[in-house]
Parts: sequence; C-alpha cells; structure tokens
Amino acid sequence: MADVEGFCLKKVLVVFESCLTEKQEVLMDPYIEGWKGLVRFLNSLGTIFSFVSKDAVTKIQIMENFRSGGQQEKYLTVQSMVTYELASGLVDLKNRSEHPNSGCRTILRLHRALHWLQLFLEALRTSQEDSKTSVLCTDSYNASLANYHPWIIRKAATLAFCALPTRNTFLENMNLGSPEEAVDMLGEALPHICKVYEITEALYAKHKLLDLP
Ligand code: 1PZ
Repeated sequence: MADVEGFCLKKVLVVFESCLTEKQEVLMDPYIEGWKGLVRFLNSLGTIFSFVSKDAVTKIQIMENFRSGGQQEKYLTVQSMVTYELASGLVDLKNRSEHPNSGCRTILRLHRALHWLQLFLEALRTSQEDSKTSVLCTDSYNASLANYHPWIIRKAATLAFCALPTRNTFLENMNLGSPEEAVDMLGEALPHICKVYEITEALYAKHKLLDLP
C-alpha cells in the first residue's frame, strides 16, 4: 500500500517476523527497522505524540550508531550485543554514569515499549466495536510501561491518549482495509511480536538486566 496517502501497519508488523534467526536470536537491523515504522505510524496520529516519538527516535539512533560504528558486528543480534557489552564492561548496572547510553539499556526501553504495544494491539483486536481506544490504550499502558515512568510522563501520556481516534477510525488508519480486515491482520502479526518480546525478556532475565538504569 502506498505510503504517501497513509501508512500500512502490516508492513511494519511483519518486519518483526524477520527479526528471528533459526537459532532464535533477535537480529538488530530488522528490530530497528520495525521501530522506525512504528514511529512513522505514531507520527501519523498527530503532533500530540511528538514527545513520545522523539524519545523513540533518540533510542533508535543510538542503536543505528552502534550498527554503523567500529564494533558493528558485535551488534548484529541482541544476544551478541549483551555478550559483548557485558564482557567489555560497557553497561552501567547500578547508576547511569560512565556508559549512560549502552545498547543494553537502550534496547531495554524499546523492549518495555514493545510489551505495551503487544498488550494494546491485542486489546484492540479483541475489543468490541464501541470500545474506546483511549481506555484500551490507558489500561495497557498502566499494565506495562507506566510502571517505569515518573508521574509527569504518566500524566502527559494519559492526557495524549484521550486524543486517540475511535476504535474503527484507528483500525482504518492502519490502511489495511475494513476494521475487520485490520483485526485479522493483527491476529496474524501479533504472535511474531510476542515471540521477539519473549526471547528478549528471557535473555535479559538470564543476565539480570531487567532493571538497568
Ligand atoms: C497509539 C498511541 C501511542 C502512544 C504511545 C504510548 C507510549 C507512551 C510512552 C511515553 C513515553 C514518553 C517519553 C519518554 C520516555 C522516557 O523517559 C522513557 C525511558 O527512557 P529513559 O528516560 O530511561 O532514557 N522511554 C521509554 O519508555 C521508551 C518509549 C518509547 C515509546 C514508543 C511508542 C511506540 C508507539 C507505536 C505506536 C503504534
């Protein structure tokens, strides 16, 4: 579907499918690509979400810099990044000090946001036609990402959610055809995002990285 007249979320969601290697590792380039697409979709919802997309863009850029820098092959997968950064002492484990923007802590922020996305899209998919997008979005945010955000950000986020369009308009904004067709696509695409999320979560848990400052 043409990007000029809108934005096809399906293309973005299928990118997450290509993140997984045979060895169940998460490839960095499609992960970054997927995030860029999500940011474009977010921007299509209006400037009220600029403060969100700005932060996501900053984090995407940090990861792109690693992927084009001198140690780029170390950042081929999330797994190789964790191994490399930990072995080289490149991760601040207690306080943000010498390595404030490690790949590990940056991916952790995106990873937590991916959990919110998963909950939100699943709620949207299974909701009734007259459900309020803002309520679905707030509930999934409170169940996930909000736990890591200070009060002021929670406040700003919850206020911005009120500007979300109705469920059917939102589904139509995905440019996948009718709301019913969009719901079907979500059913196909979401398991791939879940898988990427679960693998990253298990990796971070194994290395005790889930609370990186
Ligand atoms: C459909 C509506 C979309 C609403 C987006 C829901 C997410 C609200 C998140 C609010 C984030 C506010 C801005 C900055 C937050 C940062 O402080 C944190 C922690 O990073 P640190 O300060 O430690 O460096 N950043 C994040 O939690 C990452 C947030 C990324 C959000 C990406 C949303 C993508 C939306 C896709 C929409 C389809």
